[in-house]
Order: sequence, then C-alpha cells, then structure tokens
Amino acid sequence: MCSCLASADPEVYRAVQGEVDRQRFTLEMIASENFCSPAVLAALGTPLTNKYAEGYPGRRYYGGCESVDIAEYLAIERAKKLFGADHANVQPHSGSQANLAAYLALVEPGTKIMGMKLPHGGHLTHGSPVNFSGQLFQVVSYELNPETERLELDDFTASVKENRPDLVILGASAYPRAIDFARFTDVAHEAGAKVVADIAHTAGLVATGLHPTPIGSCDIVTSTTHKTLRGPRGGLILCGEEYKKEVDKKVFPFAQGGPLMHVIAAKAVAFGEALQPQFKVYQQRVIDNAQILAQRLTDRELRLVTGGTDTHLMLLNLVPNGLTGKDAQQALERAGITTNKNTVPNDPQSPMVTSGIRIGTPALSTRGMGANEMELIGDWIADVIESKLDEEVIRATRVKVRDLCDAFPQYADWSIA
Ligand code: DSN
Repeated sequence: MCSCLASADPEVYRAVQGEVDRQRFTLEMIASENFCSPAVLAALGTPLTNKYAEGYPGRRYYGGCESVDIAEYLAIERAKKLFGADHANVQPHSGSQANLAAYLALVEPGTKIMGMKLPHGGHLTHGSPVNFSGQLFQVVSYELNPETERLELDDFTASVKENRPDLVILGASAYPRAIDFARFTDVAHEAGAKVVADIAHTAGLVATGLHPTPIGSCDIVTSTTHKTLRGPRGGLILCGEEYKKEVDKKVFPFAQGGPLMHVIAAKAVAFGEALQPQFKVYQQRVIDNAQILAQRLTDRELRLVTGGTDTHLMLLNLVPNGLTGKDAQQALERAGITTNKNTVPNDPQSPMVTSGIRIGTPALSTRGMGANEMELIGDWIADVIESKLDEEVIRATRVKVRDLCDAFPQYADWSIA
C-alpha cells in the first residue's frame, strides 16, 4: 500500500514538514510540550486508528477487538505499575476529558468545586467560567500566598473551611513549586470534600519519585500523557478500587464514545519507556535544567514567581521589565525560542496579554541539552528582555539558537512516509 503523504496530499505534507522543521530548528520551551519517541510516533501512525472498540477490554460493543484489547491491557497494566495505582483508565482523549469524568465520578453537577485560582496557576478545567467546570458547578478558588507566591497549607486550610467545597482539585498548569498532595488532601478530607489531583504537568516527575505522589491520598488522579510523561497526546485517570466503576462509566459511555486505539497503543509504548531506569535519569535532568536556567535568569536580575522552581517549569514576571507576556513571547519566538505568555499572580494585564512568560525544560532535556546549554539559553532570554525586545538582539540570538539546534539534532532520522 502506498503511504506517501507527499504525493497523496502535498498541501498537508508541507504543513507537517513545516512543523517538524520548526521542532528541529527552534528551542521548544513550552512547559507542557515534549518530544515523544520514534516508537510512540510509530504506534500513532498505525491502522489501529481504524478500529471501533467502545467499551473496555474483554467487554466491547464491537467484534474484532482481540488485538486492540491486548494494546489496552498493556497500557492499563503499565500505567498501574508506573504510578502504583490499583486502577487505570487509559481512554480519556485529553486531560480535560479526564477531569470531566473524574469530577462527575465523585460529585453531582451543581455542587461546589474548588481549584487553584486561574491567574495563580490553575487550569481552565479547574473552574473557569468559560469551561464545563465553571458551567456545571459552583466554583470557588484557593489562592497563592501574596508574600511567598506559594500555595501555603494554612491559607488553603482557611479557604477550605470558609468555602466548604464538595470537591477540591489539587494541581496546576503554571505553578513552579512541588505540591505535597497528601497534606493538602488531609485538610480537604477533614472538611468533607473529595479530592482530585490533576498531575498533567508533573506526571513524569511523580512517576519517578521526584515529586510527591497523590496516589494513596487523593480520591482520583488525572493526567495528560504528553507533557513530562513524554507520550502521545491524551489523558489518563488513576484511582483505587472504590471509584473504579464510577470512573470507567464516566469516561465511557458518559463523556466519550469510541476510544482512540492507536493513541492507547502509543500510551502503552510510552508507559513502557517510562518504566525504564533511564526515564528517571531524564526526569532528574528536567529538574536540574530548570534549576540551572532559573538561577541564570535570576543572576541576570529577572524576576521569577516564587524566586525559582522545584519542577520542570518557571514563571517569569515581566512587570519589573515593563513588558507584556504577549510581546515577550512574540519576540522570543522571532529569536527561535518558543514559550507561552502566562498570567502571573495579581496580573495587571488581561489573559490575552499577560505579564508573564512560562518556560519549561522537558523538551530540551529530551533533546539532550544540559547545564551548559541552559546557561546559554538563560543569557539569550535575558539579552532579549533586557534589550526591550530589540530587533538586532533578536536577529543575533536567532543565529545562535539555530547553531545550538544543529548541535542537538531532533528527529534527524525521522521522515514522513
Ligand atoms: N494547555 C496545557 C498547558 O499548556 O499547560 C494544559 O492543558
């Protein structure tokens, strides 16, 4: 069978090639992105995409599921082993759908949920008014401490006691510090709330013991599979025996129809990779690189929210530099450094403009970069910001970025079939 995208559809081929080249020749520093392995890519590009398999392995609504059952069993067993969980549902198409299913497995629509305030680092699905979470539930939020910019147990306790939520969501999208899930969960449970931990960002760190785990304390754990976990784009739910039936029912048939079996096969591959000892070495490099980069930015007198990081990401507050996140993101992109604008605590700008930049190290650590490269990149980011986004500085940085990318080839042997 001919599988030549270039001749079958040159327009789509060019778009795909353009994106692959962008990944090869720029520095990917969006904290939620990574480079999955060629084996994961191979599993994604298989005829498993053709298969309908509504239901769960061994209890499907369609015939012909014997091989995709094997793939899903592998993904489930590997996810359970990786995180030490009793039950795994590997079908959520995304982290958002995992959260939808998890919340409704624990509480009814109309009840009160509480997540981290969005401009402080929470996620859309943790209670944004434009998201299902803000429309199906009453929403209250907990906040970072104004002095330390950290999630402090005392503040959280006071907020939970005052607001009496039915469900607390722990975890964040743009918070650079570790969260001790067990301690926060104890507080929420004492106040009568159920707890979902959303570890979409830190899953790889959690799986390797480099970040506190929510398994064993939180009621349900949700994640994506493509961030620090370095798998295909998708979602994951973990829980104990108590909630497994309800979780499975809320994923299918409540929230989703047919599972994406090619993605589930790719999740199995990624979980298998994450069970290897090298994966912990990689995750340690992600953290080390983040700390070296954070230190370099701080040495260059840039202001990081909380002053640093425990994880794979940091948040640069550009208020002292008189710049917006939007302008800085665009300037860094012209320099070949891809980040995203992000609100900072008490941001004076709108979410479309923002006063911050979120920077992460998972992708560049996959690429093999280490301390020397982080120091160089920290200087280049600081140069662009200090110059107030001067086009000459941006052009000179772009040249250096391209040289560095050439020295660390990414997907060099990968080509479109
Ligand atoms: N959009 C993701 C992120 O960038 O953090 C979260 O879903």
